[in-house]
Amino acid sequence: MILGTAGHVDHGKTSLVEVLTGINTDKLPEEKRRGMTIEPGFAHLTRSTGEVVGLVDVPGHEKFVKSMVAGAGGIDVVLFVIAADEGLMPQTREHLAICSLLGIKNGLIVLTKIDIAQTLGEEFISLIESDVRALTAGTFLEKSPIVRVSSKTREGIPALQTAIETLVSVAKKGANRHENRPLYFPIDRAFSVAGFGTIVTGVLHSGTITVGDELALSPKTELVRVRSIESHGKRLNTIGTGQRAALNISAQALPGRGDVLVRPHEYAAARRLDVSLTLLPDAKKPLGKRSVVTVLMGTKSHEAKVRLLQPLLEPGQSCFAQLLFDEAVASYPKQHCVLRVNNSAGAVTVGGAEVLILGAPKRRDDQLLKSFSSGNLATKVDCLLRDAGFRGLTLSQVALHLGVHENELKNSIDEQLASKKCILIGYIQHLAHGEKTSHLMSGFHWQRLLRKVNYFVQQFHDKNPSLPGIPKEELRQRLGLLHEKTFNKLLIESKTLVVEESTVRLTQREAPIGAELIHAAAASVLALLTQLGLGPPLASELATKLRLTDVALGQACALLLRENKVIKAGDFYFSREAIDALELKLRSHFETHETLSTQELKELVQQSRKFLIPIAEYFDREKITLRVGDVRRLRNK
Ligand SMILES: Nc1nc2c(ncn2[C@@H]2O[C@H](COP(=O)(O)OP(=O)(O)O)[C@@H](O)[C@H]2O)c(=O)[nH]1
Ligand SMILES: [Mg+2]
Repeated sequence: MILGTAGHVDHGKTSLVEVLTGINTDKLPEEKRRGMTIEPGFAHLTRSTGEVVGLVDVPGHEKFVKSMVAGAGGIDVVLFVIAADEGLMPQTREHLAICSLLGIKNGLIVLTKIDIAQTLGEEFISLIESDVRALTAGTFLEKSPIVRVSSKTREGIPALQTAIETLVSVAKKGANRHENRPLYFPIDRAFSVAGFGTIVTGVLHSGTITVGDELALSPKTELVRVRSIESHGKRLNTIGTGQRAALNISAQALPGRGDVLVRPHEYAAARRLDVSLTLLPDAKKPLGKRSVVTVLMGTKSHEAKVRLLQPLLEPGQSCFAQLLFDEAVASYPKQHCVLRVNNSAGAVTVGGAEVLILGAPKRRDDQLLKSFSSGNLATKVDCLLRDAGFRGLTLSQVALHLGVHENELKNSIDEQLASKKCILIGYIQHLAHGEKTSHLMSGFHWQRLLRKVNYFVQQFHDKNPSLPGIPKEELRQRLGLLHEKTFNKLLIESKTLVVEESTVRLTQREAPIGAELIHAAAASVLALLTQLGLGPPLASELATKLRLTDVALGQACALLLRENKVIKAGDFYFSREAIDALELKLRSHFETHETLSTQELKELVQQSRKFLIPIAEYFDREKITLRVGDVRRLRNK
């Protein structure tokens, strides 16, 4: 739990901290007990519960901005100080804007030097209070109580202590929610003590640290072990979110200010971050679509390119943007950063950014970020999977990107799997902890992939009509060297593809048949039809009878029809030979008869009735006979 002071210079911040804690933060630190030093600007007070609450009070505007960002994840409550005899001043506004940018949620407004202001009259103090209310309207301080105090006479101090106690309890509930988040401990000081080892100090933004933990020192990947923890002069076994501590770690080399302690498998360093960017109302000019800024993040400052996802950002407005760093930075979702630009007067704070997605792809518009930032957990998962494309993500990667633990995602993922919004590709062993984690792909990309693979196979068939199909490995390469498991699942699940040995072909496409095979098939069809004369099997039965594939039979029959060796009548093929012989018999019948009845035809054909109608209709169609009522006559006698 950390409290911070904010407010204009000389408004009584340090005096107030001294009255509350007995510690003068302006004095140089004299404590060097066991080598663990607490930094200047840090004091602490003990709650009635015995819990120690840290208090940050740094002199000067520059240090204020830096220490606020350094503690941003951890600063739970701000004591917003305004001298009652002077009222609002430039830094009062600036500090309020910065606290808002940093996402600080709880605060108290403290009117100091009330002993002096009282000599100016109650009306004067009320006027200042109404100025304060006007300034804080719409900010996190809108509903905060205004507490009047004097650090000189101690008037109002007990009331302030009660107010702090109440607010700390409220803030603590919020802070507890962050204990489960991935660990993030930005180092603000590192030094070594002879015979003792390496000491690092900082505020724990999220997670918990316990003696014996093995952590990683980001952006390097060195693993370090926590040997001991000290917080506010006490040896502790564990610290939680918002606690300021000095850690004795086993490190090869001295870590730099700005390095971050993380848990190895919870950590995602990224060069590109999606952010929600806000420009301060009193920024001197709008921010261009492409700008260069300094980003204060944790205890480090980085140069970054800003790419706004809209043409321009006016002072006081917010928009989505991407920050591109020269090298990967250690960040976490929802981290608050401060943006500064350099001008002739030095570095000026112009705005802030809240991290949305780490390691995002380059974006052209803010569509996805809009749904991501306004959506529920399921929508956020969907957005991340969409970003990941055909690669997909493991469940632990999704969790990492959302800054939650895997088990918090279980319900949401199960629902999405059921509704096919996402697809389970398989399981992958986690590199860091060895447990299995599911490999997921967005349902949207899965459908795209199915269409794409079909298209490639079709294209291959078109270009290579004589080949049976595309070699499997060639197909996988065309799909951008798809993950082996994804590729195999795709082949299994696609209803339009068949894998034969090491080639893939479309289901509806049979292996192409050579001319020789077609001729052989045609010969066997013709032999059977000739043998059976006017009593052939149904056309649909020929393939099985002759053990030919449908395609081979189709091609053989087409050839025989072209060569006029068979005719098609109804559901049957007849050999030309049998039909010609029948035609001769018909003609000789008509030499002695005017008409031909069905019974007479049956006697000529010598086959069962099912063949008669197709045959009779064939002769009608060929304009040899003409049907008149129940009988047939010969045409062109
Ligand atoms: N009379 C009176 N003087 C105060 C009070 N608080 C601070 N001061 C004086 O105001 C000056 C600036 O105080 P300081 O705490 O250093 O302000 P800071 O710059 O905001 O930390 C010092 O001379 C203090 O003694 C107060 O409540 N009453
Ligand atoms: Mg001071």
